[in-house]
Amino acid sequence: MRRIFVINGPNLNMLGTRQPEIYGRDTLASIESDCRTKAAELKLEIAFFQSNHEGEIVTAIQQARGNFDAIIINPAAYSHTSVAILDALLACDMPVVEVHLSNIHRRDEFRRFSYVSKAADGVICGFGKQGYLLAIEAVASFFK
Ligand code: CA2
Repeated sequence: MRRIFVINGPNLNMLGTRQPEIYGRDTLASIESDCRTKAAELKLEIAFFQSNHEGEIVTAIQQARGNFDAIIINPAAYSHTSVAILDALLACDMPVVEVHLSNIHRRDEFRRFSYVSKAADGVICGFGKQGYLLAIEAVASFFK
């Protein structure tokens, strides 16, 4: 069975508590639960990870090599700042899908650029929780 690693960056553990007009009302736990259901439907294994620390995310990406077959990542604010996460993803040697809950292109100017996109096979933004489920479908299609 193919294994997907879903990585979530800083502050995403706070989802559902504030700014629902931007990020929706879903908590990260409910997103994880729906991702698990979708992965099971597509016969994929899934692991879910969240960290508020850049170095922990870099280490998680490094350790994905050999343990997972694809990465889905919402790098959150690190999308716009982190060459370290970009470099880790460039070296991970597996498909990468970048996800954002909000449409980063119609928000602040500084959110419109993502370093991570340079390492991504595809980018999904603006669809809220659905974006994660679309990313799982995209990964499943890579494996066909
Ligand atoms: O739209 C996305 O998914 C983002 O990656 C979310 C990040 C933001 O920095 C990116 O520009 C776009 C922030 C997530 C923070 O979410 C919170 C939700 C509720 C309360 C506090 C933070």
